[in-house]
Amino acid sequence: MRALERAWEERFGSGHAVSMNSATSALNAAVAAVGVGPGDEVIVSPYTMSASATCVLVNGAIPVTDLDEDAEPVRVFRNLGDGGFEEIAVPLRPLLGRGSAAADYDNDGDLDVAILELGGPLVLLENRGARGNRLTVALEGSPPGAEVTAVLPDGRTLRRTLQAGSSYLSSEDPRLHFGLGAAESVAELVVRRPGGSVERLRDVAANRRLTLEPGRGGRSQAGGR
Ligand SMILES: [Ca+2]
Repeated sequence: MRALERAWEERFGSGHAVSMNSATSALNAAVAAVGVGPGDEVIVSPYTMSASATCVLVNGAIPVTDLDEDAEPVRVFRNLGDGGFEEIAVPLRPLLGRGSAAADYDNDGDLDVAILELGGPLVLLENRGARGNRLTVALEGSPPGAEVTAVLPDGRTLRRTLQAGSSYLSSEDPRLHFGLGAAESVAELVVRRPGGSVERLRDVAANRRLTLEPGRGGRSQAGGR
């Protein structure tokens, strides 16, 4: 069992799912700073396109006794970049949430959020406020466990891991999204695939969708803004 799962069980007991689509360190920071509770669905993603991941919590009472009374607020927290998080007001009614997933459904380069609500239709939160540069990386075959690290010109590193089944009855966008903030390029992009191969690309321009094939480099498509 991974250290994070063990720590989670010690804190909240077994039987609760935690979902994430970012680095473990970002989730640990969110758990510590936000006070995540049992049963919370957690997404940690670069929604704001800054280099710091945002945290989204979706929840709903278990067991369900009343579809309206058991709904709970969707909570969004902005990463302050110093280990702390600040809650952002979300103009959304409480939801009896279960699965949640982040994906760039309209291919404009920012992540949007889909939430599965018991007794209701799918809820889609379209991201219309994201500012800053971004980079989308697709790996041919979408191999779970692949890890992509972006080194920014100022030396900061952003790491994404490709996961399958990343939330309850849900799965994230298989493309990896990097919010770059003011950075207009990535100094180095390091791709580690599950088979052990490592590929490095240098000076990758921002605001593109890259598709990478093992050992064959990649093709780039401008856009995502
Ligand atoms: Ca989008």
